Amino acid sequence: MSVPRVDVVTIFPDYLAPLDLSLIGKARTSGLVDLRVHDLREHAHDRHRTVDDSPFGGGAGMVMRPDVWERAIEATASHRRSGAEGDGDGVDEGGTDGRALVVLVPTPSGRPLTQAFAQELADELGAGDRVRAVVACGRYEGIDARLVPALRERSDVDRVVEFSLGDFVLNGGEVAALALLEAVVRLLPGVLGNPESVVEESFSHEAVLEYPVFTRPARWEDREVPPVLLSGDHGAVARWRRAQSLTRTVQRRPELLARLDGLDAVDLATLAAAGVVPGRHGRLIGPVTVRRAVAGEGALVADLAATTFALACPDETTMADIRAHVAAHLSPRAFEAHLASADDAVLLACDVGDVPLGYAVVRTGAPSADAPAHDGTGAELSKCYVLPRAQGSGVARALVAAAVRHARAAGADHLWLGVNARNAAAIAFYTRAGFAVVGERTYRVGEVDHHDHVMVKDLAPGVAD
Ligand code: JD8
Repeated sequence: MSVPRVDVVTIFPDYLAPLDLSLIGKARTSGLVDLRVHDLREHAHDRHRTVDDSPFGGGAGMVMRPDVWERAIEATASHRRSGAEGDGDGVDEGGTDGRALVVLVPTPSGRPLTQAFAQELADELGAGDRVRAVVACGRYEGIDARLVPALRERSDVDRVVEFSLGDFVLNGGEVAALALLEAVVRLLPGVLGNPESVVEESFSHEAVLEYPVFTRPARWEDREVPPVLLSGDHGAVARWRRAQSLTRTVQRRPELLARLDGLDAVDLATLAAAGVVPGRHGRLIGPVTVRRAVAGEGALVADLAATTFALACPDETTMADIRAHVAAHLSPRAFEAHLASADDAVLLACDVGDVPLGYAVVRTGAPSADAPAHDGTGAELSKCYVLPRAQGSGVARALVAAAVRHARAAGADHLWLGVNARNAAAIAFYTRAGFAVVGERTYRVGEVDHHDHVMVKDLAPGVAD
């Protein structure tokens, strides 16, 4: 089996000197990987060894020439390692390396480098015989855009992958190449002393962050090590570490939660304690944040409103009535009016990534005609709706709590709402939230009058949100 091989082409070969160090350095000297670094300028044909030229269309900086790059990449196939390096694997004995090329091009516009990508590449290179890799490190303003499509048409090229290290701008591809090689080479067979350790790593087979680690001294600057780690109870240690990984992931990288699966009851309890619960369809919801919607988000709220209102209507409500109601009261214009009014607060409950899950409208101005008789100052929870997939995940509770805080802050001593008298689930929910039925009202949807209960929650100090 051939040794996994990666060639790196750059105008700064010394930038790749770190590949001689540490784990990768050992892997190279022990023949577990064949890493070669090439100077692009060796493939320039003019006496100034020019690899770049001014950009067509004008603009600052220089662009790297495609022809020099193609020659450099092509030449790796027949590259013979000098001196001692040449002995042993027989691939370069005067011949060429017949393996197909995976060309890796670092660029800010590439697909983000991930552990899954590194593992996929390590598995392929580790299999040894089918492919080898070439990393093309650009500089200046980048490489002429015709190179990648041209390489993709070559019979000796398996594929070309443009990858990025992350959403920040570097001056060239070398740093990205170093990161990619460290992430890939450590996954090659025999490189890591204890491949087991890979299993526990962040992003390895599961998108959770690593747990915190500790070592001697057990007491440092009056800082203790978590006692469980000194307990010798390996089961407890494993459970603690798992809980730490999950909690850290919720706090630091909640967007990774969407990729989590195979969670057991203990995991779900840990996540619930961190505000993350399975939604109606099993997908994890949360941590949920409630914020004020701002001017310009009228259409976003109207979308949410139209969807959730229709689903909350009694079955016999006609689509015509629903459409008429939505057009009259739940349009983007209607919500922009709420957003512009000092007496209205439009609250948005959002999942990770600011994805709306539900909304509420709290009105603190002059009471509407159907406000319940009350000698105090009331606020109206005029709308409170949650998308189906988030129902049962605490989103409505978070919205009501935020509405109560807003009403209190506006000086209200009670919060009232109307709820369809036949919506048992909603009535039960509001009753658990501290509302009580105090009256009835008629609520028109399209051409049909519906019977609503009017419910009130006392906001006296000490009453829970
Ligand atoms: C390759 C040239 C510099 C980039 C003009 C600054 C990766 N995550 C990443 N950020 N930046 C790079 C990267 C930058 C590169 C090259 C990768 C080749 N530059 C250019 C475009 C704007 N200069 C990267 N991976």
